[in-house]
Amino acid sequence: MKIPQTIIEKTANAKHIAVLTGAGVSAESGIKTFRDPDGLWAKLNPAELASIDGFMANPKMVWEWYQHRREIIASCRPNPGHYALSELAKIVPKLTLITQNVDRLHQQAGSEGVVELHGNIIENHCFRCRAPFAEAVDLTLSEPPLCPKCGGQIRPSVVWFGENLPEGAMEAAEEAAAQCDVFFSIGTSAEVYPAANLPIFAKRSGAFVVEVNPRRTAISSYLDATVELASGEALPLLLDGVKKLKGII
Ligand code: BV8
Ligand code: ZN
Repeated sequence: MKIPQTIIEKTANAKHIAVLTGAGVSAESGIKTFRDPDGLWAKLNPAELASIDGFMANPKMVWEWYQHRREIIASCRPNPGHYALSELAKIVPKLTLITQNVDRLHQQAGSEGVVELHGNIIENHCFRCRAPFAEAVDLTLSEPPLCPKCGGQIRPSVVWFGENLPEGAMEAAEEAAAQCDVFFSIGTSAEVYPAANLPIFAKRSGAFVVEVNPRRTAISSYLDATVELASGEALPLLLDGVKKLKGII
């Protein structure tokens, strides 16, 4: 399947493109998604592992799970989908990249100004006083370190279920969704809120909304176009099409 010319033309002529990515964009880098049949939540309970209550009930288990995921992510590299988004941002007037991912592979691929809706797995902060924990953490550490300021337990700086998103992140994402001409929803099941509201909000604001996902999702039928391909395959094809239209290759 090629990329429909309409999508290439709208992308090449857009003044402002907004992109929302989810775990599917990192799948081809070797990082498991959450809700695919072989995903993280297939065997584990998100309420126990990605929630405040879960951490309070069993800080060691939650800490060790994040340490395990950090080890996997540390050995993973951006894939052609990440690089294509970073390249696309350089040849269009404006591209706002919004991600639910916590692996920072977009940044490793050169994307700048990434709006991280769900925090990141690399950094840590104190569960009690929320002070950033700047010390390097040995990935073999099996207990959460203690905060030098208040003695509280240190936790990963991801957004857990039931937690508010980082200050300003959703506002920046909504502003981009409201202003963009083209909105891409890439590699997300669109099941986690408030992120999942963004493609629909963009559509209601008049954007041309495209989903890139090998599977259909809860929002596919509301959107203008769906590209049922893996992002690592679709995004380089999109980039080439836009470059050809702009006479760059
Ligand atoms: C909040 C932590 C205010 C980091 C995550 C009832 C109704 C509506 C909402 C709620 C509700 N009950 C509770 C809520 C709110 C809740 C929520 O949405 N729950 C859902 C499950 C119903 N949301 C929250 O709590 C958020 N906070 O609302 O604050 C508030 C305050 C107090 C009380 C209430 C509300 C916080 C949400 C953040 C949670 N943190 N992760 C971590 O440990 O990683 S969520 C987790 O899901 C990740 O962040 C992930 O990014 C996110 C979304 O998942 P996806 O990225 O979409 O991944 P998924 O596996 O689902 O899908 C992958 C897709 O990729 C698939 O479609 C697949 O087909 C596709 N794919 C696979 N391979 C490829 C591919 N696509 C392209 N290429 C490929 N190669
Ligand atoms: Zn503290």
